[in-house]
Amino acid sequence: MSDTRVSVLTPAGTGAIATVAVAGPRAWEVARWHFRPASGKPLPESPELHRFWFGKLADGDEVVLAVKAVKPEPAVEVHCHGGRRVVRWVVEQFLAGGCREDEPPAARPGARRELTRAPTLRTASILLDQYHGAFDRAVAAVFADLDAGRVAPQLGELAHLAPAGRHLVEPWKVVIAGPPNVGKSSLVNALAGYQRSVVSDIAGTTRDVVTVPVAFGGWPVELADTAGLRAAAGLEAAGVERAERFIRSADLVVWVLDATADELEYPDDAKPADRWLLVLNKIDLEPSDRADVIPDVMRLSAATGEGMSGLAAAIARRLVTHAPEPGAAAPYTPALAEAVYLAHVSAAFGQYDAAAAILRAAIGPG
Ligand SMILES: Nc1nc2c(ncn2[C@@H]2O[C@H](COP(=O)(O)OP(=O)(O)OP(=O)(O)O)[C@@H](O)[C@H]2O)c(=O)[nH]1
Ligand SMILES: [Mg+2]
Repeated sequence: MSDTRVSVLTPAGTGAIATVAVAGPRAWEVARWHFRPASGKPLPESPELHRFWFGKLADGDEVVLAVKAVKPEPAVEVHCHGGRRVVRWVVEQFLAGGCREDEPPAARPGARRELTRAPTLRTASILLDQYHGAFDRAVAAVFADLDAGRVAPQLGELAHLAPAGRHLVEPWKVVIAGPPNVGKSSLVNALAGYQRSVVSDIAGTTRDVVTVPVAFGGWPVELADTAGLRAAAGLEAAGVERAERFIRSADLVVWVLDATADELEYPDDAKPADRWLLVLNKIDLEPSDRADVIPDVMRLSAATGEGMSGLAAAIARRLVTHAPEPGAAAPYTPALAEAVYLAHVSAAFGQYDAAAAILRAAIGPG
């Protein structure tokens, strides 16, 4: 059976334009054979990534031909009129050229479902690439390597993107914490852009965890304002306990200090440094002597807004260290991200069969 597959990516009968994907060792050869560029200039002998041409397929319909991948195997897309007969005719040209028809990778319901839940434009764009088959193409190449007992370089790339992939729909959890009255609620309000949390000059104002959905750098974040941490009794003690629970499960904790305070209370040293970001608030006021000498601290003012955009950018950088390039494959659900990560670890130990089995179990029959 031919290794070069043709599949229709767009759902039948829903759009004016349809996309037909052709992937495999002979994809470029067959596309070149059938496609006539409107410019009259012949297509290059080898596919060039991200290039596209307007023209005709055989002597039929006008289409756009786009190169989607060059390695590990060529993949092109034909964008044509969305009518069913036209789409069928396009597919048949490729079948006649020796390709075999394949289930569309994007027929997998997962990518479409996630796409409808995308909270930001950035995550929607990443999910759209997966809906168009980027992840499936990458995984097909990974299987080809693993099944042949070879290192799969694309698996490493996918594993790097696992943290981002876990949070395309589910937000990252960022907790704003610190001693009472340092300006935690003021910071949350400034980041959210509205008065989500009650602010007052009485220490112990926030009694419970207050969450607000925001986006930093296009990444979805659930920001949690917490009760100031101090020895407390009654209702406040319950708030402190809830704050501590949120801190333990957060992806990142922004620990806030007051620039005017004589005593600067740091988080316990036992806390892993990569989960903490230290912030010195109220720099619009006269700082205490101790405030001038704190290393690695972001200095800002929730009251004047100074340094606030820098804080949002710093949070995004700390959360997402690897983001997919436009068009690139990414594991797009928490389950796929987990599987890619575990498969990568197995493959690193030379257990290629185990790695392939983990991936197959996560992907399912489609
Ligand atoms: N000058 C100045 N005042 C600030 C700033 N941020 C907060 N404040 C003031 O500091 C006081 C405490 O602010 P909150 O945001 O309620 O502090 P908090 O850390 O949430 O306090 P608790 O919920 O009680 O733990 C309020 O009077 C704020 O107006 C700032 O950047 N500059
Ligand atoms: Mg508060």
